[in-house]
Formats: sequence, C-alpha cells, structure tokens
Amino acid sequence: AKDVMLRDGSDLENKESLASRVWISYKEGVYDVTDFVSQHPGGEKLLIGAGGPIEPFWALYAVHKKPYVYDLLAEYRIGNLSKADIVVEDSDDPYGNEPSRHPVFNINNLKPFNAEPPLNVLADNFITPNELFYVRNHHPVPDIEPDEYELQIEGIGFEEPVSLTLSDLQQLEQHTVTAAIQCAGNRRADMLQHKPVRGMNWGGAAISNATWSGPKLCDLLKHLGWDEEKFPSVKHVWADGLDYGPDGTSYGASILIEKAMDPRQDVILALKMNGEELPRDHGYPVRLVAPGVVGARNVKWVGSITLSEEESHSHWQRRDYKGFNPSVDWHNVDFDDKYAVSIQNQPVTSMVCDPLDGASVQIVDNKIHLKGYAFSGAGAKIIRVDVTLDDGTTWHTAELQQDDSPLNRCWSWSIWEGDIPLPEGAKAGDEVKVTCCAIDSNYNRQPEKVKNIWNLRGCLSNSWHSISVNLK
Ligand code: MTE
Ligand code: MO
Repeated sequence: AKDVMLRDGSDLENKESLASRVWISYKEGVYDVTDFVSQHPGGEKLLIGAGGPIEPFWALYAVHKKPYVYDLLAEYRIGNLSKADIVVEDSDDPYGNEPSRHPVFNINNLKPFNAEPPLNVLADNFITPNELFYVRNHHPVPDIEPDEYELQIEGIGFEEPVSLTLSDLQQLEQHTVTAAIQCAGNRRADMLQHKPVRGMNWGGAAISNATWSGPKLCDLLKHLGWDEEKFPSVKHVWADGLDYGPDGTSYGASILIEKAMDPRQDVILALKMNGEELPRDHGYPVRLVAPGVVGARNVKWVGSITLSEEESHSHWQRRDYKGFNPSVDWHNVDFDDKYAVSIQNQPVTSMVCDPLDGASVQIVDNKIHLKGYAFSGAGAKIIRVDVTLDDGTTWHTAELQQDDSPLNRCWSWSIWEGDIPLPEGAKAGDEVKVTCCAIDSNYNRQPEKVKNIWNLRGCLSNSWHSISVNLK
C-alpha cells in the first residue's frame, strides 16, 4: 500500500496534477480520487492532501466531513494502508483566532463558522443587532490591522493597480443604506424536505437586515478618474476577499457593471454596520455591499476590486450559487452550461418566524398573532404579505413594517405582523396550518410548491412557507 501512496505523492510537482492519478488515504483506506475531484464542486480541495492522509486537510474543511462525503468516497476506494503506515497528523488550528460569538446562535458548522439566530429572535428587530446577524464564512476569519490595510483597484482602465488606505476610503462621501443580506441557501431545509440537496442546512434565518455605511463604489471609481464610457468592454466587477483557504485561494465573486456603476443601485464599500465599525465576522475593515444581490456576492474583507470583461473566475462564481432545472442532478450537472447563470438578484420570499413550527399559540378574540419577514431582490419592495390558516380558502393581509424607500429602490426587508382570524370552528386543542406568501412591487409572488423550484444545491428556496401550530 505504501508504494501506491508514493507513486505520485513522492513527486510534489505531479501530486497536484490531474494528468496522473491522484491518491489520498483516509483512516486505513486508500482512495483514487481523480474522478471525484473533477466531478464534484469543491472536490479540488482534496488535491492539497494528495499522496497522503486527508485528515489534517479535512480539519480545515470541517463542512466536508459529512456522512455523504464518506458515502461518495467509498466507491473510489482501491485498497488499504498497512498498519504501520497509518498516521494521523496533527496540524495547527487555522481557526485558532476566531472572534467570539453570541451564544444564542444555532451553529450549522463551527469551522468555518456558519450560524443563524433562532427565527423568533430574528423577527424581533427590524434592524438586526450586529451580534445576531447570521454568519456565513468559507474560511478562517482574517485578522486585519487597520493601518496595514490596502485596497487594490485594478483591471481594464488601470495600467497599474491603485492602492488605497482605510483613511482614503473614509475621506470619500459616505452613504448609508439599509439592506438585508440573504444567503442563497437560506431556507434550504425546506427544499431538503422534498428531495436531498447538497449544502449547509440553513433554516430560515440566513438573512438579516442592517444599515451599512461607506463610499459608493461608483464614486470611488470616478474619483480615481475611471470613466465607464471609455471602457465599454468592462462587464463585471470582481471583489476578492483577504480570507484564505488552506490551498491559498481567497474567497471571491463578481457583480455586474450596471449594478456597480449606477449611483441609484447603492453599491457601497461598507466601513460601518449599524453605526459601528464592521465586526470581524462581517468583513472588517471593508465589505462590498451590493444590495438586492445574493449574499455570496457581498464580499467581506475586500482586498481587491478588478474591472473585467469576464465574471470572476472564483469557484463560488462559476461552480456554485447557480440554479438548475429540477431534473438536473449530480450525474448530469454542467456548471458551464450556458443556461446555468450565476445568481445575482434574488427572488421574493417570506417566512413565518414567530411562533415557531409546532409551538402552542394563545387564541385572543378568535385570532392568533403571527409575525415574520419578507424580502425581494433587485430593489423590489414588498407590497403585501398574505396569510392563510385554511390552506388557501381564505387569505388575510398582514401589516408591514418597512423603511421609507421607493417601490423600486428598496434594499431592506419588511417585517410583517398580524392578528389573523381563525377558520370557523377552530378551537383550543386544534392544530392549524399557517402559510404565508409575499408579493413584491413587480407583482411577483412566491411559488406555491418547492417541488418545481428544487435544485441540486438547494439555492433560492422561496416557496410559500408553512408551519403548524397548536391552539390554546
Ligand atoms: N466574503 C468572503 N470574503 N468570504 C466568505 O466566506 N461568504 C459569502 C459572503 N461574502 C463570504 C463572503 C456568503 S456565501 C454570504 S451568504 C455572505 O457573505 C454572508 O455574510 P454575513 O456573514 O455577513 O452574514
Ligand atoms: Mo451564502
């Protein structure tokens, strides 16, 4: 078995190349993962451990240590290590310098840290307090010295990268926008109930609402003398983070030039969140806030901005966060398909947050009190949230708490609330199904069923939300 391990593993040049076969060991098993690596998004992460035990590398990617990965690996097993060769290496924990977090979080994954607040806590605040704002990290949180921070601006129109300090950014005109950020995987748990998907098992609280302040990206580029008219070939603006994975790649994504350069689209380089400096978990010291655009493009710890003809080459832009026909699954998925478009703007969604599913609810005057959030992307404001307690026979309209933004330039979520009349004859001891559906200013409404929007990565799970409550 040792010979097998060394065949490629002894040669550093070769071991990262797919031209030859790639071997790893896990516990006592030896696996030929060549095909796994090319067929699974993120599979190339295995390459850093090629030619040796995979355990120390998986310690960095705890999220991969899920039973389905073991199942997937099983079919690539080609043999066993001899007893003498079984070594499990220790590695320094790259997650040794994480910020402290609020104990109320439901933690989906510790390393990297991924957590959401309980739904009924989330809906209590129109502006989510910083310490309750959901966290979605792909890497360890970088620890950035403000004095050493530099933002590089580069790409088409810049002969050389321009470097800016934090105080350069602070001296530009500051804008404040109220914007919800939502993960593409929010409510993935609902999609899972229809059919298994691959991804972090988020409930409905991978969305939060904050006020963000900083210079507009378009103002910054104009300030540097960059003229959009002169460079019509630029179609995408990349943002790359200063958080790195074990293979040295940083998190990155891109947004469209139309979004970035239109002053009314309110794309900012946020320096503040709810009036305070950004918390480390949310991108200290600088974060791209592209309101109305899916969370994944709101790059934290921004280290560089690149103007390009192409969208970002990052894994998260091209091999993740895309939607597919419900009949596409892992055996026939093609992330390069021309119809597999990277998610930017988000569709309309809503949730019942309080009470929680399965809770007991007090009847008052033949009504029950319900509360939740509603949100839509691309600046569409929520115009109505309808609620039914009898499976759609009777709909009631909830009250909305909103900011004062116009109908087509709203980046905030809405909190909905109401004393909703019970169906006739409903009494204490009964179970009632509660369903909500939001409508946005484009008169788009949520799809009724999850079945027809199911996709293998569990993205954009926005069908009607239902819970059951017990009347008391
Ligand atoms: N930016 C960097 N640099 N690294 C990341 O891991 N995660 C993205 C995005 N920006 C991420 C990032 C994803 S997928 C989401 S949903 C949001 O940040 C989460 O933002 P939050 O942690 O402030 O809620
Ligand atoms: Mo996300």
